[in-house]
Amino acid sequence: METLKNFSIMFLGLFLLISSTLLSLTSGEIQRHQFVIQATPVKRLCNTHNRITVNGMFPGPTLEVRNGDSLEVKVVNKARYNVTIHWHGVRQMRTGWADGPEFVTQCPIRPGGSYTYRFTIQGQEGTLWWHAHSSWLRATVYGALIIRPRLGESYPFPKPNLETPIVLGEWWDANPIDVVREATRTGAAPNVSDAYTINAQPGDLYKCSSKDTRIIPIDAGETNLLRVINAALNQPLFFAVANHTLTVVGADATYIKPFTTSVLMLGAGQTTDVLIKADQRPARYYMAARAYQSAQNVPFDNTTTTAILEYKSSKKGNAPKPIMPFLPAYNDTNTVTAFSRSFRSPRKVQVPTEIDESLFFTVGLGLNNCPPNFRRSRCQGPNGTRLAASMNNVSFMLPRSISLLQAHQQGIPGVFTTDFPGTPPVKFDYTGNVSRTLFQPSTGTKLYKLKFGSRVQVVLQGTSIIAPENHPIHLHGYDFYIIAEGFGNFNPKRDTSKFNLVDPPLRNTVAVPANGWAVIRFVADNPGVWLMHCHLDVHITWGLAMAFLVENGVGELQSLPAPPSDLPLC
Ligand SMILES: *[C@@H]1O[C@H](CO)[C@@H](O)[C@H](O)[C@H]1NC(C)=O
Ligand SMILES: *[C@@H]1O[C@H](CO)[C@@H](O)[C@H](O)[C@H]1NC(C)=O
Ligand SMILES: *[C@@H]1O[C@H](CO)[C@@H](O)[C@H](O)[C@H]1NC(C)=O
Ligand SMILES: *[C@@H]1O[C@H](CO)[C@@H](O)[C@H](O)[C@H]1NC(C)=O
Ligand SMILES: *[C@@H]1O[C@H](CO)[C@@H](O)[C@H](O)[C@H]1NC(C)=O
Ligand SMILES: *[C@@H]1O[C@H](CO)[C@@H](O)[C@H](O)[C@H]1NC(C)=O
Ligand SMILES: *[C@@H]1O[C@H](CO)[C@@H](O)[C@H](O)[C@H]1NC(C)=O
Ligand SMILES: *[C@@H]1O[C@H](CO)[C@@H](O)[C@H](O)[C@H]1NC(C)=O
Ligand SMILES: [Cu+2]
Repeated sequence: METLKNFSIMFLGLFLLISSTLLSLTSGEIQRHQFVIQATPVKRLCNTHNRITVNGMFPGPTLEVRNGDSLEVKVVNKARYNVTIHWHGVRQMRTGWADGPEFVTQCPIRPGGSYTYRFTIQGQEGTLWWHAHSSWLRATVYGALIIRPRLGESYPFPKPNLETPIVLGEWWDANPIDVVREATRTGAAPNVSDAYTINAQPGDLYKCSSKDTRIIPIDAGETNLLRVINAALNQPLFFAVANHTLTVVGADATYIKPFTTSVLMLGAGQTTDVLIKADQRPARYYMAARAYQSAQNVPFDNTTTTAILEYKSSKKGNAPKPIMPFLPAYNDTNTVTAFSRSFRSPRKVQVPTEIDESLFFTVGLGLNNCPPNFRRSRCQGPNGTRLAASMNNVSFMLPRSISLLQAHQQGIPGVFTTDFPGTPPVKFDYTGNVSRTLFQPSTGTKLYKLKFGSRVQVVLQGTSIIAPENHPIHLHGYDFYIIAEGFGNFNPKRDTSKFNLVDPPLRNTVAVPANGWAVIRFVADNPGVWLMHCHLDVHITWGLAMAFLVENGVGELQSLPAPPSDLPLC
């Protein structure tokens, strides 16, 4: 009897093994969606405004797929603005035409036009998101992209009872497009936002918002997987839940060796997956987010957004006010450093050790002196200047009549150059008292060419020009290992010994410390033109960006195919 039982268990095991292997080999499903970009009345902070949405939804639809699935999203533009959609963090292996940044991989979808984005999720699991990548439309055009394990596979942690996307956003009473246009006209910093939001609602602490505060219900003893996304335009954010510990298990659609914390910090563009267990007294607890403001003496939105974690067994009706979590001081860089140093891959990973391209990019702000023909009203930056930003002193300009990827593929000259400098043109004390003569960047549409398969290291060095600040640097088309970060000027002699080449985290956005640096590594295995930029939209507006041109390798499987026939033309 006993033998028979063992036998059948063995058989069952073998069956499960074979079937899961078969399943993981079969390709995933194809999901088709339509995104209609349209003006929709949205009431926030006592007023109703028309805002651009996807399918009238705010936040936009959540896409839920499995690793291996393909997406076909037809975007129909019924709004009065140009638009494109970017699938933030999707590797887009050989599908660069579907990446989305306007004038980089495509011309915008003009009002009345449409374009179908086709791509496959390959080897990514966790939380990503999608957002408009045209002007500041992503203020309201965004949503979650959830990637679950393949059928038959499971999370590397106990299956949670619930899963909830927590999308942090930023709301202006004014039309965000007017806000950025005003800043571009005047040269001054744009107006700060009027609220932060959780799943598009500001919450209890703002006027006219209480009754719409998001409620996240939970039963005592249950575990919820919160998929936290920082979709705010211009602000790194702290996030915490009163009386509850958070266990970080993932970030940017890769798994992280679990660690516990009472507070998260997400740079703009980053995602963090956390498990939260209902192990406290049944009651109502605020989850809250507010600014991490690393730049001193700069105006910022200092308000706090909330949602409510509500135990189902807690008393409703005249329940006492929810408990507020402790949030760090706005300028608490120590907490940010401790948090970001807790990130590890779950096991030993294959970090490139031989490096073909050792690059050093400064990232920071700048000031343009005002041209003599400019009126005073157009020179409202500090001391009659115009604000700017750059990488390696090049303030990035987008082309206007064709995308970089089309120009590259069709061999059209005069659109870009490939002389982006691999090291700063002038070396200086990046985090010291920088001479005013270094403040004004040059401008250009400069790309850095990478041979297919080259192993790349980039030291991202923040500067203290105008004000040191934490910059969330995002690379399209790739994930990279963050092998080290620190403060002051990067010093190869001293800092190379700190490199983690064993289990560094794999991410698509790195929050480069204010007055400091971060070192990333990746292998250039995806041909195309890939934007690397600060994910604070105000900084990308000022030019804090560059692009890599990754050449084709050998044969079809290492080359970018021809563009889809419906790729929008300029
Ligand atoms: C920005 O703020 C200023 C001062 O409050 C205001 O006069 C201006 O109208 C605002 N701009 C926009 C685009 O809302
Ligand atoms: C939450 O934590 C605080 C501080 O530790 C404690 O005073 C309070 O009783 C807790 N609230 C509940 C509902 O458990
Ligand atoms: C937010 O900033 C305003 C001034 O801009 C100030 O009056 C207010 O006290 C600040 N609030 C908090 C919570 O720091
Ligand atoms: C943070 O802000 C507080 C209050 O504004 C100030 O006293 C403190 O010096 C600041 N800390 C840092 C590290 O800048
Ligand atoms: C503006 O000028 C004042 C006075 O000369 C100076 O103290 C300040 O640093 C200048 N600001 C910037 C951003 O250059
Ligand atoms: C910064 O350097 C300038 C000259 O480059 C000098 O005038 C100024 O006093 C210095 N400021 C500080 C705080 O050291
Ligand atoms: C950037 O380039 C401009 C123009 O060549 C120059 O004036 C400025 O000093 C440079 N700054 C830095 C930080 O390299
Ligand atoms: C919209 O896109 C077209 C190219 O397709 C471009 O010429 C035009 O300037 C864009 N409009 C705006 C407002 O950016
Ligand atoms: Cu930035």
